[in-house]
Amino acid sequence: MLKLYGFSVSNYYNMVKLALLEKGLPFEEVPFYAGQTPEALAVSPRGKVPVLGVKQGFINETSVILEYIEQTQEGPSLLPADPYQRAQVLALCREIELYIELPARACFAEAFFGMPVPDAIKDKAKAELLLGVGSLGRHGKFAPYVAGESFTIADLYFMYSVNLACAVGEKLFGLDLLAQLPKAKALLERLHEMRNAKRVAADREAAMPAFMAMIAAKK
Ligand SMILES: N[C@@H](CCC(=O)N[C@@H](CS)C(=O)NCC(=O)O)C(=O)O
Repeated sequence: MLKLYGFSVSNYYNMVKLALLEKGLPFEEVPFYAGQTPEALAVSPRGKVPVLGVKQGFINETSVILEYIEQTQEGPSLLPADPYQRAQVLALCREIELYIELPARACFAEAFFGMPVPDAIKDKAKAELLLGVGSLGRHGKFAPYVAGESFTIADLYFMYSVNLACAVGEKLFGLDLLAQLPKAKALLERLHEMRNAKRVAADREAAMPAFMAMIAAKK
């Protein structure tokens, strides 16, 4: 059986978890906080989660895990078969990660954990976030899903990266990042109403106190 290593508070972990749930695949969740210990690095070369445990070993990096699942497992397809359409979905995922997730992530410490982030980093993140959201508005279809008619892995990135970026925008910059993208805003709400997304959210809530305690202990 597939093993999903990571923790329920991780947005990347939740992208893979929702993909597995949507495909109706059996999997085992293995609590794993990664980090830089030799044991963790033996599972995840950069000490990140999620990691997928398969018969032959470990697969890291969310985008790669999602493609692997798509290529090897049954269930509803989350990537178009047509190479051009597939490229559009993969490009949207990459754009969301590079231009929205990563600038927002540079501010997570202050937005979510009360640890100040230097102004220079916040200024850069804000400018990049605005460019990233502009790119999403040009490339996303939101008709009704991010890449068009069907739910794809671009929706997974959208659900679990753009929601956190919006929280960063609001908390640190007083900005509504999706203000100019009403269809995107409505889609984000709809996606989080999905039955399996609610299960992922409930697991996240349940795991949050222990996660926050761990962060507090590290401070
Ligand atoms: N590029 C990685 C990023 C994963 C990532 O940043 N995971 C976070 C949790 S959401 C993590 O492992 N953080 C722990 C750390 O950086 O020590 C992927 O796509 O899987």
